[in-house]
Amino acid sequence: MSHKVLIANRGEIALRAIRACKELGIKTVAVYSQGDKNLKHLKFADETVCIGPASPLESYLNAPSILSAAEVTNTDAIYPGYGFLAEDFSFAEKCEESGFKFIGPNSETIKMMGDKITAKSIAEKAGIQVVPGYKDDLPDDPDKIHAIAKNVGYPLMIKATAGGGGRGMRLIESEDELLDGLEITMQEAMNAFGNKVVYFEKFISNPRHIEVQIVADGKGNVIHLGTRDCSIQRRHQKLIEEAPASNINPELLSNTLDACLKLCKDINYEGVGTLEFLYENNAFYFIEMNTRIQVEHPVSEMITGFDLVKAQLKIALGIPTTLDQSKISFRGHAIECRINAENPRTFTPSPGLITKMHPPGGFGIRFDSHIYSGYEVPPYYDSLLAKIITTANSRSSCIKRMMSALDEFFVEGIETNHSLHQELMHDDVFNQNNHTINYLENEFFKNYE
Ligand code: MV4
Repeated sequence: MSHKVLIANRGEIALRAIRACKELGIKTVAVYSQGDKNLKHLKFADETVCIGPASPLESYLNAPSILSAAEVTNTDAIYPGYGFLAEDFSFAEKCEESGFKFIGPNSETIKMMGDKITAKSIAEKAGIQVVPGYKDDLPDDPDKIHAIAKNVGYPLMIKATAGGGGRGMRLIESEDELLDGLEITMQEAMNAFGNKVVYFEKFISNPRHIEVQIVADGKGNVIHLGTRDCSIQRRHQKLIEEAPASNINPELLSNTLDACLKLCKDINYEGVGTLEFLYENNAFYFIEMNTRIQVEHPVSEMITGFDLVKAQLKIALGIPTTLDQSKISFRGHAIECRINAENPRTFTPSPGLITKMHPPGGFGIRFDSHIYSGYEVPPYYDSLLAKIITTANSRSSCIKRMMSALDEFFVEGIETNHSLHQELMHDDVFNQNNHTINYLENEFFKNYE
C-alpha cells in the first residue's frame, strides 16, 4: 500500500521529514506560508500547498487550513515535526476526527503528558524519581499554603501544570515571596494556558539537563536510545546538545533507563518521545515528557545508527518495524551545534538574504539545514538555520571535529552565532565537561564582558 504524508512544518525539519519519506517510498505534500515560497524542501515534495500568509498563526498554526490541504491532496497522515502544532492535543484530535493519522501519540496521550502534574504522577508510578514537591490541590488558607511550602523547602519553584519548557514557572526564594508569587503565577498561567493550576517543586539550583530518547510502537515494544546532555542553553533555547551524557553512575543510569521504558509501556505509548530530567549530585529528577521529535534528535541517531524520523513514519503508518533493545548498540559520541540567525552576543534575530554560504562536510560530519546561497531568511519564524552534527569515537575528538566543521562553514549576508560555537568548542569548562544549565548565562558570558 502506498502512503502519502503531509508535512505540517517548515525549515530543516520539513526537509529532514521529506528525506525520510523518500527513503520509505512515501509520497509527500509540503505545505508552506506565503513567506516561505523559497523553502528548499518544496523542491523535493511531490505536491505543495500554500496554507496562508507568512504569520505563523495564519499558516503553520492554522489547523483548518492544514486539514483542508490534507483533504484536497488525499493525504493519509500528517507529520507535525517540532514546535507549531506538534504537541497540540486538539490538533491531534482534529486529525483523528477527520481521518488523518497524526504522526505521534494519540491526542489523549499528548493531553495527559501536557499536564505536568499528571506526567509527574505517571513517572512516579513507573518508579522514576521526580523533583520532590507538592502537587495536590492547594488549600485556600494562607497559613496552610505556607506550611506546605515550608515542607517542600526554600528556594522552591512554582510551576503551572499546563506550562513546560520554561513557560509558566517562578522561583520563590523565601516565604515572604510565596503568596504574591503564587497569585502572579496562577494569574499568568490562567492568561497563557487557560488553566491556573500550579504545583511546587524544590529548586534544583545547579543541575545538568539530561534527557532520554524513547521509541515505542504502541503495541508494547519500547526501546531507548540512551541519553542526551542539553545543558548549554540560554533562556531555555538550547545551543549545543550531545549524546551520550557523560559521567553518570552506570547503575543509576541503567535503573533510570529501565524506568523510562516502564513508563512508556504503562501508558502504551506510541511514537518517539523524550523524558526530561534535571541531574545533580548523582541523582536524576524527572521534570517533564515531550511527546514529539526534538530538534536535537540527530545526536541520538548518530550514536546508535537508528533513524528516528523513519521510525516515526513506520510506526504511524503501520509499516513493519522491529523495536528490540538488544539490537541497539551505542558507539562513540555525537555533538550538535545549532546555528541561528542571530547576533552571537545580544541574540537579536538577524533575518535577511544569505548572499553566500558553504556547508561543512567530511567524515563524521552531518549538516541538517534548509539554507542555501541566495536564500532569504524570513523574520516570522524561529531563527534556526542549520544543525552541524559531528560524530567520533570520543567526546574530545568529537569536539575537534566540530572545530574543523565550524572552520569550513561560512554564511554571509546575515549575522549568525557561528563564532559563539567556535568559542565554546575552545572553552575549558565545556571541554572538561564541567558545565551545568547555568554555565552559559552566568559564567561564560560574564567572562567575556
Ligand atoms: C526546574 C529547575 C530547577 N528546579 N525545576 C526549565 C525548563 C523546564 N523544562 C524546567 N526548567 C527548570 N525546572 C526545579 N524544580 C530549573 C529549570 C531550568 C532549566 C531546566 C533545564 C534546562 C535549562 C534550564 C534553565 C533554567 C531553568
